[in-house]
Amino acid sequence: MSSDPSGATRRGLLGGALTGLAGAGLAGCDQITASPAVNETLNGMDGLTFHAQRLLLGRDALAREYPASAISPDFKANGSTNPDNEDYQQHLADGFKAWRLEIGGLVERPLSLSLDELRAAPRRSQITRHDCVEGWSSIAKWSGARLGPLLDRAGVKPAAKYVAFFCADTLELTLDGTGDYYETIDLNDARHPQTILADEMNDKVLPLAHGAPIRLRLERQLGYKMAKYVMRIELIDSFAGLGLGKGGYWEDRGYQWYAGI
Ligand SMILES: Nc1nc2c(c(=O)[nH]1)N[C@H]1C(S)=C(S)[C@@H](COP(=O)(O)O)O[C@H]1N2
Ligand SMILES: [Mo]
Repeated sequence: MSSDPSGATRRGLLGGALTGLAGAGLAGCDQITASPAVNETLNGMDGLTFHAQRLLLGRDALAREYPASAISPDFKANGSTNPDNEDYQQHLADGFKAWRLEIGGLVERPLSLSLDELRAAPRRSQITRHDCVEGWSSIAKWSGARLGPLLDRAGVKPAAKYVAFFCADTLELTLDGTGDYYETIDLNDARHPQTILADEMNDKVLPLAHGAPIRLRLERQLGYKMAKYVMRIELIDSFAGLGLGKGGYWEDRGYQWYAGI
């Protein structure tokens, strides 16, 4: 079991930024989107937290891991819990047997992987704490293929800067289709040892409500970065053309792109 020796320091130094957010009353999503002034503060904080975290912790510092005894008996399912999407429902009904994860975009060798192929890829398990911006936390064990080795298999082209995750769910019906859940992370985070495509939660097949068949685990950032129901991954050089251009479903609605904890 690896632990994070700098955990205490990290909570001390960087916890302040989060406490500041909570203190400003930024618990709910509506409050954030409501105020442009608050958005500017958040964006300023975004850069600060990002650089502070990279500087203090290095790019490969691990998020704290917990013993099995710390696993939460009830882990809340948040946001979408059952994508209302015909394609997805068909895959769900047939146990994701014909489902494939596509990895494309700026890669040398686009991949199309079955769940079995993902299960056979280099894996990692970790017991970590999930922090939602709404103010709740839960601990669970997550297992799945490490994203880094999959990217190596696909061969990331030099122009690629971000990894985009496209999900099966649409949270908001908009005419221009910007209500589809998606997320983006940079290549450092994508290659971090704890960044996995989890297909198991607490040693069982990943439940529907938590993102079946696979969901991203990105342990050094807040819950909304951890895309559930991931159908397609793309290597991109910019996220300006996706959704409303801010790098993710919640980012488009006012949350910061880098949600370090
Ligand atoms: N596709 C998708 N991913 C998502 C969400 C969502 O609604 N749809 N919600 C996000 C938020 S805000 C949180 S806190 C976590 C919730 O994960 P859980 O349902 O396993 O608790 O998933 C994140 N990833
Ligand atoms: Mo969340």
